Amino acid sequence: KAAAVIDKLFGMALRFEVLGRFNRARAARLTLPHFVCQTPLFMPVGTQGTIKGLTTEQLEEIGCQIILGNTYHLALRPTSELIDDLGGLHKFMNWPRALLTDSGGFQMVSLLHLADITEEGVTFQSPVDGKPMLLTPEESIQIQNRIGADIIMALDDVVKTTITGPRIEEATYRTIRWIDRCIEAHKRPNEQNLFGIVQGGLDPVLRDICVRGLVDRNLPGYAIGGLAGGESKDSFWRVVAQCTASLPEEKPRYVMGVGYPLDIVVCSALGADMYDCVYPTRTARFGTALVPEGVLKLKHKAMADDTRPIDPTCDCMVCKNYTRAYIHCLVTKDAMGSQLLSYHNLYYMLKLSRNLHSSIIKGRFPEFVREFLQTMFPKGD
Ligand code: PRF
Ligand code: ZN
Repeated sequence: KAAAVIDKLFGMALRFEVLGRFNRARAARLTLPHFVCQTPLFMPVGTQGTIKGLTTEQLEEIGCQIILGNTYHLALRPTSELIDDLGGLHKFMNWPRALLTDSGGFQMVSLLHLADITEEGVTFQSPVDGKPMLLTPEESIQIQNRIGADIIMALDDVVKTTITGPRIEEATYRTIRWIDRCIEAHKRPNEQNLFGIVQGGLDPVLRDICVRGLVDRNLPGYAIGGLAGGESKDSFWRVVAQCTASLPEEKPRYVMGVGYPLDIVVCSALGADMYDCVYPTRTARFGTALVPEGVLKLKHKAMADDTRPIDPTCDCMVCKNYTRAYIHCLVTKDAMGSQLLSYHNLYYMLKLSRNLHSSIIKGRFPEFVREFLQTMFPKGD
């Protein structure tokens, strides 16, 4: 309580307290304006102000602490002005816990192949009326200030890790130039935390330049961007390891767009704290469940008369109440099939985050990781 009063007094919108460590892994308490979160932390992705297939009540029920919204989608519809008029996104979607919004540029570049990045910002064709539009760093922050999330992201210049050459360097330096425009435009630093995003492709020199550029700005938290775009696991883990080693110990580190359960375990061992990914809900819509052994394809005909739950070791509402046979029957025919699978998959990811947190606190992180890997890769492959 006293800490909260001090935070208000000094205009801090975030507190990050490391509660336990195991080598580079950390378990922390991340206090945000709307919720006190535990890290490592998985953030489900909601695009249009909803996590596809789940109500906000169900998200609370499965222990979700923070969800991600996309500035790009929300700005198009219902528009940030309307969200602002209706009292902010928390109120609009009836979500009392924490929210994070991404800046929008990455979504444009990945969704609209017509997007073009210049020094001014990201230009794109409006999917609503086809008119050319420009998203500048200032505008991204202004929109995110209206939406009102606990954490907002800087507009960054994202390039695929699979390309090489001068474009990577340009994107790195531009991301650093844009952070100053974002900081200048941010009008609610006492209520919303602006995170910077490290770019630099797979080049360790550029990554280092970007980390130092952002750390000099003393932001409340940092993200590692530009990954999960088709690079090898080895390159991906090397970049994460390098960035976590040089980012400040006392601030949260967020690996954007990651990932699979294995990636979250590995990145947490490397000292990362936060993750977001559409994978659990997207793969659910294709009939796939996440289980300790890997994945379970509910569309497979072997499921048709299987009376076991999706995962006999899972204590979620779906596994307590429904059989594989029932979900197999629903999965291609009714939205309820993917809703039940999304529920289970998000439960699995959130439980994994909680297990990472508690195993670090209890000093049993290596045992937890060993068991996780042995269950997922029993033959040692
Ligand atoms: N930047 C932003 N959002 C992102 C990413 C990024 O690099 C990624 C990783 N490719 C996912 N989401 N702004
Ligand atoms: Zn379950």
